[in-house]
Amino acid sequence: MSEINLLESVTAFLQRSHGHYINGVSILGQENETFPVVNPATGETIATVNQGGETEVNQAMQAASAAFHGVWAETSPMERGNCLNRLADLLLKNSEELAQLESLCSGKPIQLSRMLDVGASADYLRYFAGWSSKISGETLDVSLPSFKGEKYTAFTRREPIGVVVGIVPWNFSIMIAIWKLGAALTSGCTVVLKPSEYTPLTMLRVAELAKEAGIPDGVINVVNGLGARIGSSLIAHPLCDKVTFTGSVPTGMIVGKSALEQGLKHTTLELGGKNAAAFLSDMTVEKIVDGILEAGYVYQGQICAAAERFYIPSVHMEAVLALLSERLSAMKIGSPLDESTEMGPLANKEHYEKTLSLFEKARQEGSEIVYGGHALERKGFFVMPTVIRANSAEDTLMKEETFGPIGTFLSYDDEEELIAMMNATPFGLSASLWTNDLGKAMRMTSRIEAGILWINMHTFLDPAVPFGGVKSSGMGREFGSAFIEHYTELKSVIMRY
Ligand code: TXE
Repeated sequence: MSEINLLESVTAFLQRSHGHYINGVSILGQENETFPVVNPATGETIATVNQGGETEVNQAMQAASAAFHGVWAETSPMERGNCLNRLADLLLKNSEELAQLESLCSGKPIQLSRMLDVGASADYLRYFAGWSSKISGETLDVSLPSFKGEKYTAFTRREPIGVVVGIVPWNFSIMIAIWKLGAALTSGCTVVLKPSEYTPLTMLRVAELAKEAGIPDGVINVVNGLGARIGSSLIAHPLCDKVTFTGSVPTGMIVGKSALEQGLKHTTLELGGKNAAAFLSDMTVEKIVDGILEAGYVYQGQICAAAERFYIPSVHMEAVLALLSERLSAMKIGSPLDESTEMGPLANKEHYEKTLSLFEKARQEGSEIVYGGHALERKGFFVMPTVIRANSAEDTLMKEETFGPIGTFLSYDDEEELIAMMNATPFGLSASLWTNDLGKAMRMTSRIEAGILWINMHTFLDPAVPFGGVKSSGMGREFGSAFIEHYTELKSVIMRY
């Protein structure tokens, strides 16, 4: 198949001058410096964006604060939900334009951009919209005795935290931003989003659609620029009440520390890890390989919850590696704009170079590269899907996040040893267990250290199910009712009468 035609609206949008979206207006800002947006499938610059500075940070934070205390505070909970639903409608109405922009900037195969960055984003917005009218406190009985016939009553209120700074990575530039925006707006907060410098365009377009959806000016703001500069200025800003961050563990640690030091600001961190997928011996080789492809190779492995460590019963190991290599060799690698593409490029040059250095590291450590392990000879940042057989749990690729299409495999014989190996990591975002013996799976569930555990599936997220990591993979939970705790403050009121 060939590439789809770009919509005229996409070409026109790319040709515009880009900067930031503040208080309901697209602006270029005052800095002269620009940075390029590179299409990872070609390595070519497709747009340039003005770097933000202190002025834009200040303007965005002030706009968000004014909207928080003003127009958004006066908007009823039901209307907040209606706003999110109308934005969901507009995402779907403009779905092809948004999906094409996402694929051009991130290298995500177009079918995935349509399904996740647009389709799922609309679903998440509708889920959060439903919560706007259901966030409430409770009435409490005062426990201590009263004096001289006085009476007491008490209740709690869930009050929106305030201005939320949302720092977003490049892998789902719309969907992850929508997770943060949806949770904040439904709770009555306003947001300033800082997209990744690799994918700064899509949220500028979504912010315009938010205005069309009737979301008041100042409620959603977008400031673009380098993370260390703009991200840290937003966190340090006195009007920032909360930080929600998705990204790498090292950056997450910097963000968390700085939010704490800059005034104990509330922080939600959703970080990466080194997620495990473990297959028990009752699974067939075919089912194991299907599971591995689902867990580790979708979207070039660039999903924070994807599996990178695979534990296979030794009796099945050889057959699994052989069939997996065969299935990967049939995978269609190509342009993200080709609807039949199953695997596109890595999202940016730095990530591509890091991935190539990890292949080299595996070679130096004497791990067996069973399949792939090199770049593709074509322009853009393409690498082969890769299968590595580790020597031991101490191999770098069994310990460090690659965030690429690289599965590293170890065999095991003993299920007690398996649980110990799965948990022997400082991280704990996700894990999966694959078996037909659901009794055994249930007994193992409580022993696996992960924020989300899938049984016979992997990487499936749902707005109704809390998501977040344990250990160094994060703090706090998104989705479900769990998000409420992270976007509202609990106020207790006691009254004497
Ligand atoms: O992520 P960062 P990067 C992993 C993946 C990748 C590596 C680096 O392994 O190769 O991280 O990618 C902003 N204060 N993941 O550099 O640094 C930055 O501008 C405040 C995993 O893109 O975590 C961007 O908006 N903000 C991940 C966001 O933080 C700062 C998804 C994420 O950047 C900042 C993407 C600072 N000091 C990459 N420095 C996942 N787990 O989902 C940077 N930023």
